[in-house]
Amino acid sequence: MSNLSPFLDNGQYTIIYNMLSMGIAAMLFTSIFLFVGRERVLPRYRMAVMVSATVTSIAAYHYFRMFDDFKHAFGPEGMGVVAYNVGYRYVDWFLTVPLLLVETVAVLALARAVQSKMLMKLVPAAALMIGLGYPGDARLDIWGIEPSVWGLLSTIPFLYILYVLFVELGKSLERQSAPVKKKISQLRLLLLATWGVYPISFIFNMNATGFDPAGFVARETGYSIADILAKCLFGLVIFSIARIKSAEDDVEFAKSEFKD
Ligand SMILES: *C/C=C(C)/C=C/C=C(C)/C=C/C1=C(C)CCCC1(C)C
Repeated sequence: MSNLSPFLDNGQYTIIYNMLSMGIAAMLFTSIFLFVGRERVLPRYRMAVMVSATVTSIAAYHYFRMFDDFKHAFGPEGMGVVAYNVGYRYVDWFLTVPLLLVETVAVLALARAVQSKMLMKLVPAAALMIGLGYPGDARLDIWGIEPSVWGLLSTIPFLYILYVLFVELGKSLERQSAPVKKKISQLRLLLLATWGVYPISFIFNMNATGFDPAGFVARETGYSIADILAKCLFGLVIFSIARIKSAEDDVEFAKSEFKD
């Protein structure tokens, strides 16, 4: 790994400090909300809500780690002792991205066979996307391959995931009700808009040979905002789909949970 000279000015330091701090708050309290809220959906949708809560919990842990690491790499107490380790993000994604795909498929409560068929395509593609991105972002020297090439390679499974979610999953949506269909298209748009931020943020820091403060700040800001939307907001939309579907499936539930 290249030796990063840890130089951020006050403003740049504060931006990342606040982003990581906001990440902790969002992940932690969305987790608590979803864990408690799981009782407010029918049992068959609880798995989707539990998985969403697990995603935000895993991310909360990694935001604590990144916050610590950031202070050690750039803070007054640790200036330059260690290099900032982007590995925490990749370990986090390695765990949370497959789980995000599981929650998306789980909330639809499709037939078991259809669910596992979808996931057998989505999960390996997600692992590949993240595994190929890491050497680029961490500047690992593997056969002298440039970061941009890793980014490009990682984009192939990324596009495949979008294809499966938008084209193949679309076919399984026919039997869902109109309100659920509408929510699911919102969910997929949210996914597209937020997941699309990751490769753009990657590019911000891609061409830096040494340490580029502006590129670093742009990348960290992009990843942090995208994480909050792709995990917290996404989990809340999953929760609301689970509630709509619960009410559609069970009149008693609808009566006890919704006034009209
Ligand atoms: C909660 C974390 C999520 C949803 C992370 C998603 C990450 C990606 C969609 C990353 C994609 C990348 C590319 C498509 C190319 C460049 C390398 C990556 C890994 C940043």
